[in-house]
Amino acid sequence: MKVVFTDDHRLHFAQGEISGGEFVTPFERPSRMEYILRELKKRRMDTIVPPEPLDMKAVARIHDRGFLKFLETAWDEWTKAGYRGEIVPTGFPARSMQQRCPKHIDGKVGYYIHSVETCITAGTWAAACASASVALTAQKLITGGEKSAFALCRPPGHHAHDDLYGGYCFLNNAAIATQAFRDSGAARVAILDVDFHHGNGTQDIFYDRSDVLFCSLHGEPETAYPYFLGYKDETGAGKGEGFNFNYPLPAGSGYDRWSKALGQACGKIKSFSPDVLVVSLGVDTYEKDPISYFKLKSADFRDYGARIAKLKLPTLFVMEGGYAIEAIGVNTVNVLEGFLNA
Ligand code: Q9C
Ligand code: ZN
Repeated sequence: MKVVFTDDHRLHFAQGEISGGEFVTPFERPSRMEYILRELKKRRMDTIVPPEPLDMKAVARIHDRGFLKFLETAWDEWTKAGYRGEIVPTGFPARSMQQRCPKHIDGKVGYYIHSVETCITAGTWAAACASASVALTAQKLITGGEKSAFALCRPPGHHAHDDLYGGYCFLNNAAIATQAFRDSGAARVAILDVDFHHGNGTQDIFYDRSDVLFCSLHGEPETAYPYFLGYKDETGAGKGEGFNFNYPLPAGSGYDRWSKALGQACGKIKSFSPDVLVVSLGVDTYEKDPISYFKLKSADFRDYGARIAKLKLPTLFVMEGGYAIEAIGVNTVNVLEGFLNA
């Protein structure tokens, strides 16, 4: 399986993340990629392909123009306003307020964000663009005939909506790749999101569409980030009714429970008979993940990789979360190896 990757992800390394009221070193940090690359090398699965230059038109198929302009210019405007820290908003268009984008950068940040743990830095836009180009290059490999590919994306993408960033995500890599599959001839695309967190951005982007099926297994919104989306009764809207399936699971869920939900999601994917499958691959379902509460063991990742292979679909794996860095390599590559050896 070819792995698309670039070191440009390093351009995004926020110094801080607000967590429990403290400014801590972000969980989503560059070294995550080193652990994955090391494990790929160890198992001789390191056929690394660099990404092609970013096709901004493909990004604009998913994201709002004003949002893209904001991400591109935010750092410049922030520093010109005299601010010296990383970009964190102060005010938000909350319930009962106007939903109009203001002109001042401090207001614009509040308008385009949904969770404030995620800081923008000088290199964030460049890194987010590089990450999207990784996903699009891997998508092209599959459109060109490869049976599978691994887009080793960083920063991740599934929490990004068409016009909102947050949850460590800026551009929705999986959604951009999904749309690119559609635009290059796939009639139906299924997305399976196995990251611990609900893929709120991806769900929202495709919520009213019947050509893209979205299935997500995640911590229940009552007790887990992103809190405000991911309930079981969110099944799609309009033409998209019946093309969105959420499998929220309670704290402490182990592989027993999780793999039952996977079986149900796989059933939905089979009946949808897609041309291609996009897997939003987060390994923060691991028992020792520092910010999540499922209890998967490293061997379980290999097992579910094999089960995904049983769908017998061209499959694009897109990297999302996973914060137990000492195990992120083993868990990620276990999924890929389980898939390949099925
Ligand atoms: N105290 C992804 O896995 N909340 N994003 C962290 C920590 C944000 C996760 C709370 C979690 C975002 C791609
Ligand atoms: Zn996650």
